[in-house]
Amino acid sequence: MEGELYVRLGYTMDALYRSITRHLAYSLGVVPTQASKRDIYLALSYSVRDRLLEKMLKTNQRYEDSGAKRLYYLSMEFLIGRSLANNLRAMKIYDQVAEALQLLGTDVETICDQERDAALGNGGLGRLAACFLDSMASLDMPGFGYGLHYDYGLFEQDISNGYQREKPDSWISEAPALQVERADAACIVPMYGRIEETKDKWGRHNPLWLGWNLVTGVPYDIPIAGYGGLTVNRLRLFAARPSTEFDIKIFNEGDYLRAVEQKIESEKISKILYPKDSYEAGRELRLIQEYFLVACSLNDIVRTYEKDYSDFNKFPEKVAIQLNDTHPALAVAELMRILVDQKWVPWERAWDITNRTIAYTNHTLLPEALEKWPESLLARLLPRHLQFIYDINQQFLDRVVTLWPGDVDRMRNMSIMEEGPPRQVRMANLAIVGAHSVNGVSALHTDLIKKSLAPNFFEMWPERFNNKTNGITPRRWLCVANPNLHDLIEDAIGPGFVTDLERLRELEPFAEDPAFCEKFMQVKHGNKERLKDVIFNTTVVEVDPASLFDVQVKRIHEYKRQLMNVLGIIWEYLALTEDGVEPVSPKTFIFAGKAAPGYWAAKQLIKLIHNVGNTIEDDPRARDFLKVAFAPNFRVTLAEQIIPAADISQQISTAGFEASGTGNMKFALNGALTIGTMDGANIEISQKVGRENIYICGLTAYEIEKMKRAGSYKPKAMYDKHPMIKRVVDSLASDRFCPRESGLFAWLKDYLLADNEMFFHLADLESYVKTRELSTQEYVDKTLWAKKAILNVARVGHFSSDRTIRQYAEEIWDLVAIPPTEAE
Ligand code: 26W
Repeated sequence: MEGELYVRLGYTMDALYRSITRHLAYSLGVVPTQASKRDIYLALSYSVRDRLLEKMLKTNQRYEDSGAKRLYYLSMEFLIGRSLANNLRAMKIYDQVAEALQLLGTDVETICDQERDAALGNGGLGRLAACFLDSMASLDMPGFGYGLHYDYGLFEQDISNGYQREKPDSWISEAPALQVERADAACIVPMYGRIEETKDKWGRHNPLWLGWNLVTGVPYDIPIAGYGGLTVNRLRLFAARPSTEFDIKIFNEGDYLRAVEQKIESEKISKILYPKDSYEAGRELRLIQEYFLVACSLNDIVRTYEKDYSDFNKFPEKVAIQLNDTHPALAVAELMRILVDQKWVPWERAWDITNRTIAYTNHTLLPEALEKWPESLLARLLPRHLQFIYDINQQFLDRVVTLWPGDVDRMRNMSIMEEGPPRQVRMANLAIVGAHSVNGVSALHTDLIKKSLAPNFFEMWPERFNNKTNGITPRRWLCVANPNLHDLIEDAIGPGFVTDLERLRELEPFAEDPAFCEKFMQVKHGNKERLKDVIFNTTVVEVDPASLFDVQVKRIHEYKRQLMNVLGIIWEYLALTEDGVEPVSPKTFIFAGKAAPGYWAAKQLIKLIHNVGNTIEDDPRARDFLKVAFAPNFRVTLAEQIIPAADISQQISTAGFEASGTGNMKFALNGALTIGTMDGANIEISQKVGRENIYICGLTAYEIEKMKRAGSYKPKAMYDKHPMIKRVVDSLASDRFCPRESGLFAWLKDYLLADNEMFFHLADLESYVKTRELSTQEYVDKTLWAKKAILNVARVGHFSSDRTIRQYAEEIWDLVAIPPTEAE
């Protein structure tokens, strides 16, 4: 057939209506009049997918024609959430679809609400990856995600009697509406086996990796639409399937049962997302997952490159690879193996190519989250990769020795191999040595990487270390989550700010405009009404939208100090009921977040939040002033409902522990005021919005560091000296909050009073409570509050992930945009 490659897909209401009804009949086999909401959701998703795929093919053609460099973002997590509404907004067909759905007797919100979240991530790191994909597509940059196609995403959280219960999240049934399977691009991944030391025909040392098991990687592509809908990039997720070649071997041996068992084994690899953030379990299957991602991705990347080039000299000019934390750090060894063993590139040359291609982002300083893998495990699973790691380490340590002769401590500290027993491979060291760029995710965090995490590496390669402060996509976190605020802003400053977020500055004068302030507060109130319903439907707690909504939503972790928030609530509760101090405004404390299933202390905190809430609710002296709600099953979709409704955003991690935070940015963009410590990106947010428009409390990272070194934190002394701290802590130790489970929270007293309490709860408590009081007082002054909230919105444009991605592109990747042509 000549001419047009694609059928004409319309974007009018009419065309979309026809497309939906056609998919109802031909993809789903249902008559429109009998279609369920779910059917309509699927038919609409297929209609959208048709259009996205066409644009994706055209985008890819454009990239190919330009010969431009490509960026590959390797990540074990992509926390996408829902896609449909986001895609409708990106393609600018939301209103047309809304009309078409009216004709089908339903409405667009109801239909978008049918979608389940793609929860292929734990928290900040995974959501950052999703925001980055959105920004790269919106900036017309050839940037692609590579990840795993988990059958089960992050568990669903149920609450039963205040305790977290985990349920499997079977996302897989949802996936077909989003993705296309690319069986044509499947690859084969070897693992296990042994090394045979041989010599090649010139008598050179030539180790062979033999006797491996094979697993197939089947890619699934999810289209990622940029804003405007013309550039559509691709997120490629690999699923593990049994290799057919592998089967044949076993069948020849006649071992049918073993073959079937092995089949099940291979599929285990992409079965489930590990639900731990910031704690490394060191499980064999997790390492296999990480290797599987790396092997599939690099195979794909090299194959794409080789379509255009016959040698690897230009590889670093055409390919950039970003490692999202150390989880894909085996890419260093795998790229070396491909170049040296398969492409016959000399070792030194291969090392230069590898180093110039790979860059590494660090997302955490928590020692327990730094990945280390036993040498013995690597020797079994990836014997050839381990040899490359030894060789990389050897030539690296040779350089350290020439720079610092005789400095054995420094060598031991910098070595990729950690002395045993058991001997382990330090993935951060491998990533730092293998990459040309190492970046932190906020100014403070980058500083701490240089000074505390890797000072020796910083001394050796100062130019390698750089900062890229995180950002969030305004498309999801404003347009989709808070359409009314988006419209209000657009009325005030005109269109265009969604792709140029610094333009929000033009809102500043409106902070003084009473009519605008009034409308702004009305939007906030509407969002609070919406959240009230969500909370009522999931908890039966009835919250009052006229009260102050004080919100802390994020993973439950000791360093994030949900416990300090609870201590603050108890403080206010005791002041009210025992000292008769009424808060100047009724307050609703909203929590949400998941605890890793094996993290006992975090799970206890969830129970504590519920029990404190119940005690207050049962107390007639308190229930009209204070309310506590824990919204179950926190996920992207719930965040989209909670964040636009917040008056206050709590960002109270122990200074030095939260690498950046990104929730902090989402709240500020939606007009909440932050109560925060001088940690992560809070510091930069306070600089941007102005010190008078944020509530800062607590010790700084350097003060905490100093006290730790001096051993001068004495929480018991604070408890003895300060009567209110004593009352709060003692109330926890009593059965006041656990009348039916005596002694349940007694451990918290010992925990808080221990000299080695890592997170300095009591050190910051008084400053924190005072700051909360100030914020409540200011909340009552609606003019003042509206002004501060609007100034927050006007001044957080810097935290768009578009800005972050531009910085990565210019300063690390050397990546340029390839914008669409007129014709597209
Ligand atoms: C191997 C187990 C594991 C899994 C995930 C260890 C560590 C992680 C992540 C690094 C944890 C994480 O999500 N870190 C968060 O990354 C965000 C994006 O940069 C930051 O905003 C958060 O501050 C940081 O905690």
